[in-house]
Amino acid sequence: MSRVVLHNYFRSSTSYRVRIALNLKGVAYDYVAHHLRHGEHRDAAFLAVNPQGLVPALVWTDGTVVTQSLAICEFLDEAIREPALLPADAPGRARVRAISQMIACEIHPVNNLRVLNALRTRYGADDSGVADWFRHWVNETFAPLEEMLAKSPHTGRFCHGDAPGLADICLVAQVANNARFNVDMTPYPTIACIRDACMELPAFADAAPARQPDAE
Ligand SMILES: N[C@@H](CCC(=O)N[C@@H](CS)C(=O)NCC(=O)O)C(=O)O
Repeated sequence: MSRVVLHNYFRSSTSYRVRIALNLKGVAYDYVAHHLRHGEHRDAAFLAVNPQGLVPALVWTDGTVVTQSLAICEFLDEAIREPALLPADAPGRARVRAISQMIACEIHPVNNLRVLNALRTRYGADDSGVADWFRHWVNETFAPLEEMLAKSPHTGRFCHGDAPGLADICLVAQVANNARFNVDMTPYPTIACIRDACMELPAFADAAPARQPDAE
């Protein structure tokens, strides 16, 4: 059995998700950094691990490679049952996955580095235009997410009840990204409150971009 390896980048929110999940599960891992702005995720050595050339990628103890942050989190949840990242009941699991996917499928893909780069190189956007794009797509989903969380009896200290899980992982990583683009969190008090509750936990705080070995 080898040590777990996480290919990631300090500023990547999808990497941040997996770092939180590994910490919650108590899995020690080797941190392999790929500097996205230097294009290191396109190096042949990393493409051999993940042909998609995206971080994160996890190499498990038996050599199994898992890509896609949500798939990695669910893989970890199945490999190590406690603490569970998903609720025990099917409606609860569906709710947590829905919140997670609102962030992972609706916000992140259109705000990914390669998309923001394409806005600049193909469509002539400047820094202000790129930031405006980023905030637009965050607000499109954060507004309904705030309403869902604020109104649901299932929301507790965290997105679903009083234990952190997959939805909180996605929420915290997205809020960290938002700060880089000055997203106004005033309209999102429930989201901000859940984020603050998460950050009190070492598993979340230790996974923060600023605490990683490649942080700049
Ligand atoms: N859906 C994937 C997205 C992975 C992804 O796009 N990661 C970003 C960093 S957050 C990346 O590698 N970007 C490189 C690029 O855009 O060129 C996941 O959840 O893991």
